[in-house]
Amino acid sequence: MVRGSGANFCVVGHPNKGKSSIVATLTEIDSVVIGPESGTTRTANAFSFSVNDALVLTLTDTPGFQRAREVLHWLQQETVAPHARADRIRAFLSDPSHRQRFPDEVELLTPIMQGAGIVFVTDASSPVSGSDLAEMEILRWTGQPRMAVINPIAGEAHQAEWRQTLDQYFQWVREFDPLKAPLETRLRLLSAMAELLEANQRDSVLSLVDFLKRRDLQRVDQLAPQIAHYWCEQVTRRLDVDKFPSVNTAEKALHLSLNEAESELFNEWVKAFNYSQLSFNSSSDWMADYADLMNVEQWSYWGLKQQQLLWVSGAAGAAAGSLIDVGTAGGSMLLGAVTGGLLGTAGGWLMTQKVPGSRFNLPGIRKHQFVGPVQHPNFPFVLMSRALSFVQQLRSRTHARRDQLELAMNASNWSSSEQVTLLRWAKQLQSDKWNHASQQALEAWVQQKLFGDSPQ
Ligand SMILES: Nc1nc2c(ncn2[C@@H]2O[C@H](COP(=O)(O)OP(=O)(O)O)[C@@H](O)[C@H]2O)c(=O)[nH]1
Ligand SMILES: [Mg+2]
Repeated sequence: MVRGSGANFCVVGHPNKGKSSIVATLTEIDSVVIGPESGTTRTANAFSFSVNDALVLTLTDTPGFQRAREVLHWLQQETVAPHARADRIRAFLSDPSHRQRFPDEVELLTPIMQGAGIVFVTDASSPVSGSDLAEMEILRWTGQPRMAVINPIAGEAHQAEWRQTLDQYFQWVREFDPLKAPLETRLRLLSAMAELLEANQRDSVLSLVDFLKRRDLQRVDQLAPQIAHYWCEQVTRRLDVDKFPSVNTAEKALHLSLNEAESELFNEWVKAFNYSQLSFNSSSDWMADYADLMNVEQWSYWGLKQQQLLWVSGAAGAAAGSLIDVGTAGGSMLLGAVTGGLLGTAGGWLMTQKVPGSRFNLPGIRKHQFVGPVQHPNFPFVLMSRALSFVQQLRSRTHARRDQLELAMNASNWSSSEQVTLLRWAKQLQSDKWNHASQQALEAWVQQKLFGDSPQ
């Protein structure tokens, strides 16, 4: 059960100014219909944000004015004292014939007169027109708290003129781009909205601001350990060959299980970030660059270039010499993977069928064979950059976006000491030399990669 009623705002303005986009961004609901065609929104639709089952903010997405000048004309047919203007709007709404004549105006004025605040959206792309003025005048007559948002979709051509006009009709005027708005910007807009309201509703919006801040800090805390844990699991994932009819099928199963572990994590994030329309399984619809983790042909997008890989593998191998058996299969296979043509020979270099412990197998005792873990030196990089990239995209995106996620991070841009360290961690894990300090260092590194550049 959702409790309380929280604060209410109606989002109004001409078609295609980004009203629905603002609703989607602020309520974090990606099912709000957004479209380039006018008239995408025909009726007023309410979208709410709840915190712990309590309704804190409802935004009503409206069709926008169609016949503002006629409505203003009707309102002005009688002499109306300023204090009686809201009543005049009520009289307009109570005339049953207006539902047919002015359906859009009735639709948008009804929730406002039931107590909603107003967010008026314009893009300042053309000069202020007569019908714009009529709209703003009608909104002023409602006497409800009102702010104006300039959505910079269409450039700055008439910004100054709009600003000066808006200042006369609205208590707050803000610029806000619903497609780009990072958390800080959204919080500023919400705080401004809160300022317009009476105590109860104001507290509701402020509790939302608070919640969003806390949630972001929580995410910062949780994501790095989560990614580190996932990466360690994937780097060491292997399957017991005995459980499969052949080594070949076991290899296929390993691929599948690596892919599935990734999509499971990505799906979890999609949900945690309140995306309902993004389904990871129909990946090609909305992810430009991701495909499957084990689609080796795509590894060059995510991982290191061949030259880098050669150098980094050498550096990591040499330095890790004291950790793993120097000169044995481990090191030379790694180099072999680099020199022996990387991607074409995936089958050969993707994984080893021997585990470090296999040297203990004695003649006469049944050998225990595994496929995996994946030995390809680019694997740890691809794994990490895809996860970092994915979560960074989700975090920086707003719920008004309908375009695809795109490649945001590439391991080849990391410093060479970072690359060497990452590969060393992978080798440490695969040779059972992992320890608490490494775990902590890995988490700290992920944390820095995700949030280092944008302290919250
Ligand atoms: N580039 C850009 N496009 C926007 C922005 N806001 C909205 N749009 C686009 O403008 C179109 C109309 O947006 P919508 O929110 O449906 O406008 P509404 O008709 O006022 O509800 C959509 O294609 C949006 O993607 C913006 O800030 N920047
Ligand atoms: Mg709309």
